[in-house]
Amino acid sequence: MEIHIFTIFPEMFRGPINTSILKRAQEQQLITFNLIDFRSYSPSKHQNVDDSPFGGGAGMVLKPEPIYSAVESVLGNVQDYHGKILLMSPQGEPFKQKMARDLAQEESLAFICGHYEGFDERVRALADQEISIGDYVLTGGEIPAMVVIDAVCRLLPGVLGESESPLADSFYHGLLEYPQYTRPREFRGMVVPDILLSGNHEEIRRWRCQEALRRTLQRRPDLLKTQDFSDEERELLAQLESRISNLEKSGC
Ligand code: 9D3
Repeated sequence: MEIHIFTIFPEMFRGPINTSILKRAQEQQLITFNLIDFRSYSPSKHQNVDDSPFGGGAGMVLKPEPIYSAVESVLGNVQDYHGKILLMSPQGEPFKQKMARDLAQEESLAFICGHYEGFDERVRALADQEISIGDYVLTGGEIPAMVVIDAVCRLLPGVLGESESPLADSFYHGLLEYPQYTRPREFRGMVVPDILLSGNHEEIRRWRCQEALRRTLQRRPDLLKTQDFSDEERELLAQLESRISNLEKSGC
């Protein structure tokens, strides 16, 4: 996959893309990054990329010319571009794992990042999709772009090793992860559940499934609403729910 990033702060990306898994993926030529500073595409002498809003008011607005000219000089006519152009914006569609899976199918992605100011409305016409990473205010679209890039890249074939396989992701099942333990068996008085040491793999599998359901029910009940359950999951969830309602009846 090739990934183009349009930003006035290309240096913000160098750490994340040149570390760990993304670094390895570039070395294996699974991903290529192209950082473009759209400030250098500004038609003005001082290379300014923003201006005050028509109609008045505080703050500045990102001008359309530097962004269009950077995007068109790198991607060509956007109508003929074979990938997806993504505009990072607080007003975008909330980013979810499903979007990461869809974007991972593309050959090429282009991210447009603003920095603590809105885009001139006409910039939106350049983009195929507008993406937000959640309901909190950040200083720019660079970190959101990195979040999306990280989530997408780890899904590309070969990017993760066997032991890090994305097939094991809890969000594939739509549940939170079950509790995990490693050595030592006892640490500061806290012990590993006996079942994990029992060697009974069927019992361990059921325990993990139920613990994943328990965690999800406790911490993220919203995730259970949209879930397609297997018969076994339904049974384990019903057990949990009846135990919880019995506890409530007994005044716990
Ligand atoms: C002064 C600018 N604000 C006017 C009310 C709006 C504003 C625009 C741009 C506030 C913050 C930003 C910077 N944020 C992003 O570009 C951004 C973002 C975010 O802040 N939260 C979650 N997802 C995203 S994607 C891009």
